[in-house]
Amino acid sequence: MADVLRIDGIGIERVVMPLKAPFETSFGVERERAFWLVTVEGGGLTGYAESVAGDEPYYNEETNDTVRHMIRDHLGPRLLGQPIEHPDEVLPLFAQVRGNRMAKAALEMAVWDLYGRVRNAPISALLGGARDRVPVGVSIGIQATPADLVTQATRFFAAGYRRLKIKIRPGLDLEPLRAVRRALPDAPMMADANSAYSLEAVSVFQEMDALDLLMIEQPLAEDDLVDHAELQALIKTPVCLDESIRTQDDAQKAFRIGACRVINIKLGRVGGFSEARRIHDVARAQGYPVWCGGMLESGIGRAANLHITTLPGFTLPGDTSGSDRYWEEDLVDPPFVLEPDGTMAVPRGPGLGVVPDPRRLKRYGGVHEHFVK
Ligand code: OSB
Ligand code: MG
Repeated sequence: MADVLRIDGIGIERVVMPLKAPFETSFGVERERAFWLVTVEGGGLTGYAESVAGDEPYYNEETNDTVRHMIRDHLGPRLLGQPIEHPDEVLPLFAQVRGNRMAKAALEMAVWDLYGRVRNAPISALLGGARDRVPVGVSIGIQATPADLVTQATRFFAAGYRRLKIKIRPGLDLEPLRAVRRALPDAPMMADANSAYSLEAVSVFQEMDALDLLMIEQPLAEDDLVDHAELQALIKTPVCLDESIRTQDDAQKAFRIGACRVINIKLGRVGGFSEARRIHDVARAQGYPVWCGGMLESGIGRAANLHITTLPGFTLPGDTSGSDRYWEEDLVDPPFVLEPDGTMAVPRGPGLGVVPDPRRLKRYGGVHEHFVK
């Protein structure tokens, strides 16, 4: 086994997969998932990753077009031909390039997969994770009526999901949350606003204190840690940050000023496994829980989410639901399945432990580009 890995090719393929049902958040409705499947080649093997950007810059500023541009013109050239002893070295190679963490994450995570395949070890073990199954929850999009929401929530809770996350937006918040709380008095539940409110709405969040929510995710603007700190001081329910936390440094500062008491870690948002582990370490050292968020990933990104969730600080169920919550047919075969006890198994094979199914990639894949030095 060579100690030094050299990346001698990078591929991106556009994949478009229809969602079983539209997914609505405060920033829009998603009917399908369009993303880049990214490959890196080295040592005669291939590593895979799923870029979590979509076609529209609604969750954050990145899109599939910006990810392609970054990989082709800025990040790819910095990675190709570089000797790599450990995937922790990848993000520093990109340090001169500001932001664009989803693009960086896609390459970084593909190198982790490749590294795991070369070392013949699952990414979870290489990260220091110990669990072989992790408890999971489900994120439920905005529904037309509170009754529809209750139907969905009841079905998912009965299936075994250990925590229900309800998407909210101004005007569709207290009433739907109260309806679910009435129907499921004991369900661990929370709300996610995706940055849709300002501090003027503080009374809405104060009323949520009566609903026994585990947390309220990203109520305010993504670039406003200060307002989140002010809000947290005025409510009892813990604030959880998603969009606002991009780096270990963001996490340090958020905890320092009291902007949140929980962090939703998304691999794509933070630039991949190495930064995700550092954010986890910061939170754990200070006694704050983290959990793994989701971006409606296919089985490739889903596997990555399960690997990072094996770290000990991921003490709350995340958003990594079973394949059947999103797809008639996943990109990987077999699909990811929710166990009746509300857990999902972490793949045991080398690297991610899954690869795209060739027939399904033919069905859902498309434009393909390949970059070499
Ligand atoms: O804010 O967590 C979010 C999906 C797309 C964009 C943002 C978010 C989400 C989800 C879904 O909540 C999580 C999932 O099931 O993958
Ligand atoms: Mg969120």
